[in-house]
Amino acid sequence: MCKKMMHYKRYHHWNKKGDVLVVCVDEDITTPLGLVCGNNHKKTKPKIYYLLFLCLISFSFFLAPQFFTSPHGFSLLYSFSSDDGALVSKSDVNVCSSVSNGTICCERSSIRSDICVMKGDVRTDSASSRITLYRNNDEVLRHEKIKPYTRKWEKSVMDTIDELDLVVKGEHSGIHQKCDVKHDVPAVFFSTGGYTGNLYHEFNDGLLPLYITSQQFNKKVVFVILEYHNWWIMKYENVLSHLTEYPVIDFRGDKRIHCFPEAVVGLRIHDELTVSSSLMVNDKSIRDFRDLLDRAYWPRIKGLVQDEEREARRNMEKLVSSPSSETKMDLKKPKVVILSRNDSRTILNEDSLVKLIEDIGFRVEVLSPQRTTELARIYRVLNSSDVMIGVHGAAMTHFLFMRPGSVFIQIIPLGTDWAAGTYYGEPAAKLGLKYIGYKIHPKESSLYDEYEKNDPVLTDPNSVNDRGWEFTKKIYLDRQNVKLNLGRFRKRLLRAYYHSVANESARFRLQSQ
Ligand SMILES: *[C@@H]1O[C@H](CO)[C@@H](O)[C@H](O)[C@H]1NC(C)=O
Ligand SMILES: *[C@@H]1O[C@H](CO)[C@@H](O)[C@H](O)[C@H]1NC(C)=O
Ligand SMILES: *[C@@H]1O[C@H](CO)[C@@H](O)[C@H](O)[C@H]1NC(C)=O
Ligand SMILES: CC(=O)N[C@H]1CO[C@H](CO)[C@@H](O)[C@@H]1O
Repeated sequence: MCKKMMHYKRYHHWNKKGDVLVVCVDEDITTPLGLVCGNNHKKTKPKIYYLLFLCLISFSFFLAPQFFTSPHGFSLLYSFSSDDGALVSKSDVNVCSSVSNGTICCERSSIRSDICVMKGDVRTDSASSRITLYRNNDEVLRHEKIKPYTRKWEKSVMDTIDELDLVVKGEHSGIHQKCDVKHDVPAVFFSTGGYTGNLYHEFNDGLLPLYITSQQFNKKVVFVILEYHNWWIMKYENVLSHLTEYPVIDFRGDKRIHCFPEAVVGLRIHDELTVSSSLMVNDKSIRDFRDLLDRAYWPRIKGLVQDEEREARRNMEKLVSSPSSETKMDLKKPKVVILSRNDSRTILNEDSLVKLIEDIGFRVEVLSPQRTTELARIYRVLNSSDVMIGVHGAAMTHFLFMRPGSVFIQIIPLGTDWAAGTYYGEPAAKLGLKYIGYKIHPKESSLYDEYEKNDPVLTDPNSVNDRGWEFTKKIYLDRQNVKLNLGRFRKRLLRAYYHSVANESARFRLQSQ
């Protein structure tokens, strides 16, 4: 049953009080069984440690701030209050950034992920899930176990990730495996399993941590992937080719022994959908990550543009008509993109919304990204837009494709405030977007017609969320749609409009100087 968990994309997190909060960012969850699976485990030892850990965390928030000055405290604080670099220096965070030859170093103080670095004569062995570091001086044996995935606190999903055995051995203490492939650059080991398949998780748990961990190598690095999926490689090949100039290795599928001068096992992660420059060795930030996306998608987008121009020329020859002056005028208007959902959390009056947006003076494009939609195409639309509007959900991850200085309006259905702010609102502001959260009133929710006016579902969503994940999912995520009060929403749109136009003229002034 736990295997099935892979398909239930759930969201466990702690809120600031240290209570466990379960929030969903995904739309594919079909039953709340995930929780049963996650919580009804027989009481194994790790489970007990997990609970102890939780208690420790809850407790720590009452002992704050003294707690955080202890050597192990900082990582907790760091996980919850992102950019507060004051207590955390780079050397604290990247304990293993300078490992001497012939040694292994593991950082295990973060809530989100473990990471081990081995330097020297490193050899992989897929069959035994082992990575061995051979050293010639002494015979001391050392073992470390690690699951290279960034949701360490979430036992149910970690159960689906393969564990790697890291061993340090003297050269004489056993059969020295022969190298089938000898690499002269370091390897980074990570997993594309777990919640991969959900856009939020693909960026938050995968690509951003991969950027954080690997870009210091300047593409001179080999990625070795556990829970390897071909579709993932294809979906992100544009981005991957800007992080490494070497082919990736499927750890399970490739049985050869690969030898490396260094191995980083596991990925570092900072906070939700961000890169904290204060924690980076070279001060890179989320904006640098976005610049990388821009470079990654540019060749593909250039190709698309050229195709379209060729097509347009061909049509022109046939029709001999130039674009009307009206469409030329239109192109000067700031542009809004609505990210549209069609399963739950849809905007019921989307047509009226489109009309309102046009009346205000914008151009509008409605985008319904599917799992198979090419990211370069989505990037192209968002990168050329001034405002992105969407109802809270995993698709909000696309804010990463908006240009800094543009506007992101997130419509926040009942019961999703905390998740909307934490997972998308705050990270978007860090990227430099103007973030506007539009918290709907009960009357704008489809639940308003289904519950009594004084039902806690409408009046006190927090109390409903406190009852458990099944309730959040069933009530607020799967069965809630939004009917916007357009009079109220219009004020947000006007703010977005003036912001866009002001920026437009600022850009114009700069250009004409
Ligand atoms: C690191 O250690 C390995 C194994 O002991 C040795 O083969 C290699 O030459 C050493 N590398 C450097 C740079 O000292
Ligand atoms: C994104 O937009 C900026 C500003 O208009 C432009 O310079 C850049 O080339 C665009 N990127 C891509 C990949 O099209
Ligand atoms: C949503 O749209 C996609 C593509 O347009 C379609 O395949 C899918 O069936 C739709 N889902 C629902 C619930 O309407
Ligand atoms: C791209 C751009 O000009 N962005 C600016 C838009 O306006 C805000 C505030 O008015 C600035 O902070 C941005 O830098």
